[in-house]
Amino acid sequence: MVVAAGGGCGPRVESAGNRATKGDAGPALRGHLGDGDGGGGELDGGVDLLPAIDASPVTDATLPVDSHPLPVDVAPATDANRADSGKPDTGTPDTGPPDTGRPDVPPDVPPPQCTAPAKRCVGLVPQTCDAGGAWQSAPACPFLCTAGTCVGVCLPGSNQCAGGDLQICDAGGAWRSTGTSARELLVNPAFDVDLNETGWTNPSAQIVYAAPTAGGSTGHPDVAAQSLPNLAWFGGLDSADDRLSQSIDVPAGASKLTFSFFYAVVTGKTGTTETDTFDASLLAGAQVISLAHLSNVNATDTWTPVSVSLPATLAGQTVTLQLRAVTNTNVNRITSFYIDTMSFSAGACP
Ligand SMILES: [Ca+2]
Repeated sequence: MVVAAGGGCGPRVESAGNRATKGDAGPALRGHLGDGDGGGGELDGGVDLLPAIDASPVTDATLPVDSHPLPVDVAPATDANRADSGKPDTGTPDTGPPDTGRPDVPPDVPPPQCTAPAKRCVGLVPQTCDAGGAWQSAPACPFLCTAGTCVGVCLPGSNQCAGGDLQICDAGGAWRSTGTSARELLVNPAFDVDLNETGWTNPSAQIVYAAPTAGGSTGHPDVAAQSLPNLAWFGGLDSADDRLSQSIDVPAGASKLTFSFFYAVVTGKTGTTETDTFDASLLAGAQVISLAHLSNVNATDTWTPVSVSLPATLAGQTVTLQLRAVTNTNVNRITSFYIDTMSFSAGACP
């Protein structure tokens, strides 16, 4: 192919400084093919050109199949680029202890046991939940622990004797009275055991008589017994000195000591002069306590009650109850003292 020199008047192509690039080929390359010369192209105006160059961009798709990328250069692992334990890179040098390779273990902090200010009882030990959620124990309660607080004044089920009253500690740790009834401290207090004054000391003639009904003759009391079948018949004779006595152990802690009985007085005497008498006395050591005094002045054929409260200072002592009647010598005006249903009682624990 020959490039005509100086021929024609069309633009010419400089062979140097006007080469094709992957970019803008420039207007000078608007050549055409297929002019029928069976080969190379030619410039407008018939000038032959160099074979057309495919100016399309090079892409991966156009690369030959065997044009693999160069293998990546994988550098061996070193301390400088080794993967760490997964923690974010803080960018600061690791000044901690050497990595042991094991997972980090958090400090040993136990979970909260409770929430303040909760309270509870563990047996008799009250516990309170502190601000840190831990149970704190207080000294054990002496009796009961309820909802974390010591309660009660006694051990449930225990008992005590207070002022003669037997008390039992209830489930709440409080003392409750058992409603102790009075205890009778006398033996044969109503004289009804027999006609021999059982339980009593009698230094003289018979005193206890059966009195199922009112009598009024020799050997038969004027009144029926207040408590059947018997009564104590003091006097009934002139110059009588009738005595009954009984020793009594007053329990320690006893309270509400009471002496009581019924009486009836039948006499032939008149007036207000005491000539025949009946006395109930209590001998407590050197002390003599007068409990009751009757005379011919107190005449009545109706059973009349007497009740005397005794000092609590007698508790714990052994005392003697003494009953005595003395009549004068007037045989024609005799006085009879009928005594029945006696009692010497105390509120006392068994
Ligand atoms: Ca009786």
